[in-house]
Amino acid sequence: MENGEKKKIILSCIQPTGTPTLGNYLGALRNWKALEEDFYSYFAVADLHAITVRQEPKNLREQILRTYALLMAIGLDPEKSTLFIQSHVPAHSQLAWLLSCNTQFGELSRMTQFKDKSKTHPDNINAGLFTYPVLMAADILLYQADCVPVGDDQRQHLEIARDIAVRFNGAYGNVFKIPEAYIGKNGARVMSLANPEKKMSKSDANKNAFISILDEPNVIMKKFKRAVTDSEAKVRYAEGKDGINNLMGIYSCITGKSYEEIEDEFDGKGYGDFKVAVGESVIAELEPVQKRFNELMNDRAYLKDCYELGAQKANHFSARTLNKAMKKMGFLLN
Ligand code: ATP
Ligand code: LTN
Repeated sequence: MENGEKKKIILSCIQPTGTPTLGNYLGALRNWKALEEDFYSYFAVADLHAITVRQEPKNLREQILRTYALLMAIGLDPEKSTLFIQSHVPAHSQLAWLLSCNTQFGELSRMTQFKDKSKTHPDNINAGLFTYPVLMAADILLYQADCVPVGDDQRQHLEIARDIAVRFNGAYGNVFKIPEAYIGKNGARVMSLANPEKKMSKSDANKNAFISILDEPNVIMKKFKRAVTDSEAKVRYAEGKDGINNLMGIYSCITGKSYEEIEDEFDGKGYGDFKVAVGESVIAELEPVQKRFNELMNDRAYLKDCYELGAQKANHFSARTLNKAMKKMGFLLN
């Protein structure tokens, strides 16, 4: 950031649908921490989004708190950033309704996440799953975010948020800033360890497919050792070697080494050695996060203070945008 330049705004959210994975960490969370210093930052636990898939209430409540604690464990600072829980800020649901009346059925029907989740949950294709991107647009637009750091899978949702904002501004006058996606060069798409053609997802039924940020070191190592690779037995980045490419991506992301350097490092060695090195790098990266997470979960009063402060700040900022949008649309406000 240049001297005298006004700080820009970033916002991003994560769903409390399970313990975040290495994919969430490398694709999103790690970038949030890296950006926090240079921006006015808003980070939230998207609990309203989580109920588009059926959740067991007791489990959801715990999962929301754990996800919040994890955001703090990766180093996000509740004093510096606004660190909050989406449902503590009613403006998100309110703006989502206004925006949904300015979003077309056709454009929501094209969303690949909706199509995928309809397939994985055929017994519960609810209206919320369909309008999910509108709520996400509300999250972003309420805070006038310039930039939204996400993994590659969210590209389409960012596009629709931009389209909705442009359309709304065109119809009613300038209310929303048009946000840009921030997708890191590295780690934006970490793949499943069991099926490297699929993205790593925390809601995968196969626990060996993902590394959870809170997995014990021996579990992490076991999962890497089992990771699906190919029969060439040569560590190199190439088409058709999805499993090895994925492991190289992870290793590169954590160590900062280029693919070429990794190929040199493992020249003449087998996949076994490489997998152990990847496992060790991930274990070392996650160890301090896990330690801090455990400390935080033992201090729930402190966590409560933090999310209450977050809600207070988020309610304050979001109310301004919501009011402006409602006034422009013709609602009778005080
Ligand atoms: P679910 O499996 O419940 O749909 P998810 O694992 O996709 O969830 P989200 O909470 O929806 O996780 O995503 C949080 C952030 O992590 C988003 O920015 C998303 O783009 C990013 N992300 C998710 N999966 C990956 C992945 N495999 N690689 C890189 N980034 C990812
Ligand atoms: N849909 C996102 C989570 C999310 C989000 C947001 C991300 C909800 N609201 C606002 C960025 C900005 C996902 O990662 N699946």
